[in-house]
Amino acid sequence: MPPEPNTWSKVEEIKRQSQFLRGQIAEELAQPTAHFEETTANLLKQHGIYQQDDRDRRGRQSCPEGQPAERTWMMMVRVKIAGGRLTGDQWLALSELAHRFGNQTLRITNRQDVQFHGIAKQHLPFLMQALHQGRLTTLGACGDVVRNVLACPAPLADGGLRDQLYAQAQKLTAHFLPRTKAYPEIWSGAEPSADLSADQRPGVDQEEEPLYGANYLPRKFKMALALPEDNCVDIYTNDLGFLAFVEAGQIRGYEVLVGGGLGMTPADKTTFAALAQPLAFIRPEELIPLAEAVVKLFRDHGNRSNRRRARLKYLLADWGMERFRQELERYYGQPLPPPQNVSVTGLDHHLGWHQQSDGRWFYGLYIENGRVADRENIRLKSALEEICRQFGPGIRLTPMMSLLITDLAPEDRPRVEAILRSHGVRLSEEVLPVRQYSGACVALPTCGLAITESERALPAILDSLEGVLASLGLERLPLCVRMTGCPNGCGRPYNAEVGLVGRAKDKYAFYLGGSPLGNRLAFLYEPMLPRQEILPVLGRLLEAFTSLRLDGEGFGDFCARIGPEALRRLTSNGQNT
Ligand code: SRM
Ligand code: SF4
Repeated sequence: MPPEPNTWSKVEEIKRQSQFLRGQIAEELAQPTAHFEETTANLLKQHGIYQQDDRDRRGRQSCPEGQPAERTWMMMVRVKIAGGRLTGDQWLALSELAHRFGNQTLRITNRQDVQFHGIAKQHLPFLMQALHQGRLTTLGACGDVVRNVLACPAPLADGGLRDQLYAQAQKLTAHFLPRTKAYPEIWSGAEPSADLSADQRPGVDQEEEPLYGANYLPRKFKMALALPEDNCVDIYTNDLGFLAFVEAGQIRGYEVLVGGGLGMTPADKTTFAALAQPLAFIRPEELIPLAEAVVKLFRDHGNRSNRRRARLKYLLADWGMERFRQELERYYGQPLPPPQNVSVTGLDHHLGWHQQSDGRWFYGLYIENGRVADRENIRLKSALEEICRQFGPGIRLTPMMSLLITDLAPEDRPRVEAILRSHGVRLSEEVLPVRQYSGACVALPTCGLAITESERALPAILDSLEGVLASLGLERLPLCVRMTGCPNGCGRPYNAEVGLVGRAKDKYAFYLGGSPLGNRLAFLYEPMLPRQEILPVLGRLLEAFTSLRLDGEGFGDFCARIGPEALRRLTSNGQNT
């Protein structure tokens, strides 16, 4: 049984008191302050908005003696884009809004969303209304609900399989969208809900959120759909995954995977990163009922006292798979057919030119860490704007933080390339595999939880790593290096071939041995490696790899085969690794 409400965490109290996410948001928005109070800032997350401050400026502002240091307040706004599909006009609108209200950049996330950074509090209403006019929403992008549902965005000629996954992602999105009327009331000027009388107590009227209820879920909940031959969504890192079983060109069913999640708190040994495990095999028409049963089970039994242990993976670990299945069957109303050993066999980043099923073309453009910006000689943001204006393409966002420019005629191809080149943007074909496969989370200067650098540090590390790989004849090695600025694992480092997890300023826990397919966790090789040691250590490991790898073996598989102890011996050479 879930604990009694009096043991619930502060966030649960905030949600419960908020009258379906209203709280004091409207009142505080109207005040001429630069930031929201803590309770309201907490509630705003449920609206897709994070209050942040510019961490580069912390401590630099002068303030009267004895006063707490002022912060440069700003908001991060995450736009939820189910399956990552946008029109060219929507991309243009996002790009222009980033210019008007944000820090002039857009950040494609690894869950196919788009983030604005650096939004001033007084600009929030304008931004949110403009998003609404562009048929975009931030509802369900953050908060204790079902987050953006991932599906491969590539319009490949695959007999419509990916379109079927996208259709399921849309259905899941619609099914689990929060219903609260607070969102349109606050952000698009809808009339306040008539049934919200002053004496109405939160939790009394469940009709406003029939599925979630007044307290919503205990924590975020993530879902993804994939084809076995293309795990570009990193399906095993999700709370709930649907891996398609394809026979004679048709999706006959889905292997259901549960309990993935990467966040952990090293000081709390009861927390851990986990990959999703096979639970059942279902027919396509059972997907929504099954997803609803899992979400309801989590709603009712997830940990509401300790947010660090409030993910589905902990419920699964505490109960064990057998009890989890039995409890779930009660919600589902029937026995669950056993899983059928469907597993991933490949992964594609969809970069470069590809022909679509309708004969037109798409171009997968590599974007370093998803950051779309104009910087000195590389004017990526302007290039994409010009492409959208000239060709009116579709824009699709990948879970690897890159972008597909779709629906192009054959004769558009050289013109698109010419625009990219004239803006100084490198074509994907010119980017080495190690960079294509790698990525970093946002971290400093916006992320309030960052301990050290990530997005700003990885490019230079990869520059040097490319040199090391070239010197060993490994420049075409598809090596996946993922970096994060703290142990929360946003950049998915724990199942990468090389994972770098920020633990202190310029120091990283160093993980090895994840699978390139995303279906094996990495092991901790070195708990606290200074940033300047990363390249030397990695260089020695790669040398050992070149001499001892099996035919066609990848670096992650090699490290997993050799194991941490033998790797340490192999690379020690009297040096302290
Ligand atoms: Fe994340 C919190 C950025 C994907 C696990 N994540 C945050 C916040 C909102 C920091 C905060 O709470 O104050 C970061 C905002 C930084 C900024 O300035 O923009 C943040 N997470 C991101 C993004 C933008 C990283 C990126 O480089 O793309 C990703 C946005 C995805 C999206 O569009 O929804 C992002 N975060 C992930 C993933 C990967 C995934 O979902 O596939 C994970 C690991 C998977 C998982 O959920 O376990 C992830 N983020 C976390 C956690 C740890 C949660 C946990 O269970 O312990 C936190 C901390 C928290 O929620 O309290 C977090
Ligand atoms: Fe911030 Fe940590 Fe997530 Fe990186 S991993 S974005 S530093 S919360």
